[in-house]
Parts: sequence; C-alpha cells; structure tokens
Amino acid sequence: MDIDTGAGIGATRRRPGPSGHSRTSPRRRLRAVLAVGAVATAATTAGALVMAGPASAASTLRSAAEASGHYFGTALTQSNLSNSTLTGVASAQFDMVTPGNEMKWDTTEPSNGSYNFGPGDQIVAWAKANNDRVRGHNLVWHSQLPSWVSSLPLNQVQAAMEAHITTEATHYKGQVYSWDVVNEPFNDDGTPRQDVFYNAFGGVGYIADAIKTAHAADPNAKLYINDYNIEGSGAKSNAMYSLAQSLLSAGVPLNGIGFESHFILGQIPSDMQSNMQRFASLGLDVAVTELDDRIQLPASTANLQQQATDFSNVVKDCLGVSRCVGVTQWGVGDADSWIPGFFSGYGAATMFDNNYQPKPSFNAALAALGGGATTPPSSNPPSTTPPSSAPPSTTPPSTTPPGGCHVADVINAWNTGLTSNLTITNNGSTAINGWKLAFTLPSGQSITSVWNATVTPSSGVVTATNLSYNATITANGGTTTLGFNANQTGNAGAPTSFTLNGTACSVS
Ligand code: 9MR
Repeated sequence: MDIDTGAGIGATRRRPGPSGHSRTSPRRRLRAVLAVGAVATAATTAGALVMAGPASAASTLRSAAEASGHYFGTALTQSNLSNSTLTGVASAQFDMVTPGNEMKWDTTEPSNGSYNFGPGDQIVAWAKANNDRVRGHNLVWHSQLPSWVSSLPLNQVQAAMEAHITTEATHYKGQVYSWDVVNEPFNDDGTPRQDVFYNAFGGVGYIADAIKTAHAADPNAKLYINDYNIEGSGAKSNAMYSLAQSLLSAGVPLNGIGFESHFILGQIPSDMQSNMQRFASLGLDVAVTELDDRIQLPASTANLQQQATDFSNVVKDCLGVSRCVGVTQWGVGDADSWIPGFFSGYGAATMFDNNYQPKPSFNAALAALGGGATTPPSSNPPSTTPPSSAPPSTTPPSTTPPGGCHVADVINAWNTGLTSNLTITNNGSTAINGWKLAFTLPSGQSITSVWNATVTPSSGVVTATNLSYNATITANGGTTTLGFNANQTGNAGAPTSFTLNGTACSVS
C-alpha cells in the first residue's frame, strides 16, 4: 500500500509482530461455545454445540458466514504459524487465508528466474490442514517488488511479468480460490499508478495482459484486481469501475474486485454497499479483502463500541450484495496488525485484542452475520453514547420484580478467555428502574472489559450495575443486555445463578 496516499492519513513506517488454540468449553444451557482447534471440526462443532432457543446461531465467524454461503478470512504470515494462541483463534474463526507477504514478488522471485515458494507453501499447507481456502496475494504490484524488476530495461518487463505470473500461478494451480492478479493499480485521484509495468506497456494494458496470463496458468482461480480507498464512490472507485467495464467488454477474464477496506474509526463510507453493488452488477464478484478499522490510541470504550458499529456495517454491506463472496480481516488480532507500524499513534484495528480476546467488534460482526448473541453489544447503546462516560445510575434499585426475572447467558469461549452476553428479562408487571445483577464467576475467571454495565469486583462474587441509559427494564417481558470479556484458566463455565436486585432469576 502506498502509505502516503492510503486512507487519507499521513504516517510513519515501521512494523509489528503476532500470538492458541480453541477448544470446547463444557456447558449446559443456552450458550454457544466457541470451538476448537482443528477447523475441520470448527464449523460443525460450533453448530452442533449451539443449544436451542434464540441463541441457536453460529458462534464463530466462519460458521456464521458459511451459513449464508460466505467466508470470513484473515491474513496470516509465516511467523504467525508458530504462535499457537494465534493459530487457535485463526482456525476456529476464519475459513479463508490470505498470505500476508509470502506470495508477493519479493519473496517468490527475489532474483530473475529464481523462485522461492517455501513460505507461501507453508501458509497453503496450514490452510489445507484447517479446511480453509486461500486467496492468492498477489502477482503484480508496485510494492514489495524486487529491484531487479523495477530496474529492467522497459522492453524486458512484459516477458518478466508474464514469466512470473505463469510460474507462480502454475505452482499454486488448484490450490488457491482466487488471485489478486493486479494490486493497487490506481493513485487516490483515480489516475493510473505509473509503476514499471505501466511504463513498460505505455499504459494500463499490463492489467489485461496480467489477467489473461494468470487465467492461462490457472483457469479455475477467480481473478481479481484489488485496491484501497475504492470502498465508497469517488474518483478512485470510478476509475476502477471504468477499468472493470473496459476489461470485461474486451473479454478479459476478470472475475472480481477486492475492496481492501483499511478504514479509520467511524469513517465507513455510507455508500459502500451501493458502490460494491455497481461492480457486482457488471457481473463481477466483490470481496472485502483486508478489513481493519484503526483507532487513535489509547482506544476508549466508546471507540470500541464505534468499531463494533463499523464492523457490523461492513459485514452488512457485504451481505447486502449478492455477489459479495466474503470478508477478510487483515491479521488475526491487534498484535498482528500492520497499523501501529505504519500509522503512528494508531492501532486496535481488529476484532481481537493484543491477547486475542474478542472485542465488541467481534460480537458485532458475528451478530451481523446472524450468529452469536441475539442482541449484540454494538447495537446497545448507540455509538454516540460512550458507555465509559455514562455514570452508573444513582436511581436506587427498585424492589423485587413481581413475576420474576430471567437471565439468558450466551458464552463464546476459547482456551484463555471468553465472552459472555447476558440478556435480562423482566417478567414482572412493573418496570424496574435501576438494577443490580449479582453472580459468582467460576474460579479462574477474571473480567477484563464490560459493556452496558459497570462490574465490580472483576472476579469472585461480582455485581453488574446499570448505566444511566439502560436503568429501566420495562414490565411484562422487557429486556436489557450487557456483556463482558473475561480471562479464564480452563473453566469457561457460566455462573450457576443470578440475582436481580436481590431476587433469584431463572436462568437459561
Ligand atoms: O501486511 C503487510 C505488511 O506485513 C507489509 O509490511 C506491507 C508492506 O507493503 O504489506 C502489508 O500488506 C499490504 C497488502 O499486501 C496490500 N494492501 C495494503 C496492506 C497493508 O500495507
């Protein structure tokens, strides 16, 4: 990515690094348990473990995406593969893998005619072992391009480009779902990037040539052009649209457009769905290929809620376009993201924190896919209401709700943590104004973050107290939701009982 023009914010360059394994948590009741090490089993296991009732939705991104014929992917690098915490989350949550760097020209053909597919092969082997597909990334790009290519006499560039594409696409023939054949061909103003390929061909003719060459090598791979800052309409998106139109009318076997989607918090283009739809209407697949949503650090609770809204919106934008095949996040967790290394002062851009704990954006993306909790934390409260700054209600808790209360507890667990989404129902005939929900966390669990409530203390017998905006739970079946992330050391069980304002609730 050209950082100076990327996503509208200046930056300094540097670079980051990565981090288990999921397994099933024994549970009873209404609960989705996030599985599992071997992804071969993740989708089915997660599905099989989900109990009846409103939370009978898929509990992982991959299973929820698959339920509607989509995928949910991640980028993985070679070094990621030695981090078992990271690979555990990756195998449980994602079913499409994009090699972060391992299929780029500087790795695969560092010198003219000398190929190295070892790193890419490792990623492909991991993906296969985990029942994942692979998005090949990429064949022709101005960046991560070895200097021998950019310093070739211009009349030798076409032959070098075609040889590179043919050799790499043939090596991975039948092993990749798609190829980003040409990556980032436009400047932000919509003019073509004048790289060595453009210069050698005297224009954008290299793009058609590259796609035809890739098609000849691997006729079954879906062939994409991939770029950033084309998610909403505008000059760059228009330029991509015109290019796609002309390629298709010339019979070039272009199959799809990749929308990288490196977003800034709160800045998801409102027309992203309609913009993707116009490409789809040309007969192309579309995909969100490198999603992240960067936050100025430190990230506040309100920021994380906004990020949840952003992820939810992007997922919905994709699901709203019938030819949108899937969403890929760029890296498994915040610790793996390129953002802190490239955009000084920014980070927290993914759905999993530095310790691979799911963030509100995970719950929101899962809910947008139709999985997980029935009421995602992202939808309550609205993003403009920062839960962190909302003081706990001073309203004294009302008395016992006649008719009782009910607590539904949906847990997503993995080997070192869990997310609990709680729905309180007031079955009484009078409204509750101000509430305290008390419960005992199983030993080894310690709450790390909370939404829609304050919780104290963080372990043992804890009390969750309403915030000002959700003090009232209306009568006769009114509900409110809250949730928390917790660390755990092997016991991902749920509290066995809950009391609301001192009265025991039924539990499911
Ligand atoms: O994630 C990749 C990072 O490790 C590399 O340092 C960087 C170098 O350009 O490329 C990153 O991935 C890029 C992707 O290949 C194309 N779109 C922009 C991504 C972020 O820079």
